[in-house]
Amino acid sequence: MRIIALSDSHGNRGILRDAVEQALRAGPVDICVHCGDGVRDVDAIEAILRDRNPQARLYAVRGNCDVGAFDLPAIELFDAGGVRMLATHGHLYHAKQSYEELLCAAESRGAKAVFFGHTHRPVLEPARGVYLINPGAVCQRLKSNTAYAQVTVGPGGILRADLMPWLA
Ligand SMILES: [Mn+2]
Repeated sequence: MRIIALSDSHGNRGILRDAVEQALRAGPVDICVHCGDGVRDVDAIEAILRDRNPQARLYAVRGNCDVGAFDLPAIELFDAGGVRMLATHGHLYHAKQSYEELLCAAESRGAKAVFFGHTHRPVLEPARGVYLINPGAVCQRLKSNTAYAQVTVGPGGILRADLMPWLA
């Protein structure tokens, strides 16, 4: 079970597509998460996923810049290989101030990982049995930056999380 998460594409559909292409070159994806701000950009990756990875589930949550996207949820709770995970943009939980509210949101729902964005700063941090995972802003494409975050769920629900850099 392999999850990739991207965030804050802010209208840069080509860059979002490049990041997903890079992730697909590394292997099949079971779940793709967009953590908001540019959430409509998922239109640009839906077809790629459907063509090349039809089993993939796509989750997209709205961010503070996704004005009018009220058809999309602010929070997604999903199961990945028997492990519950949460995705949310982060502004509703004041992620720029601290991660405490995000942690509480995950803990209260029994989630073992919380995917978020908003701060544009990649974060991979275990805290109180929860993985805090922010893939950073995909629109800030530099070779040294993170393209996407990856979580694999192994046997027994063991999580492995990584921030994957742009390869080119
Ligand atoms: Mn934001």
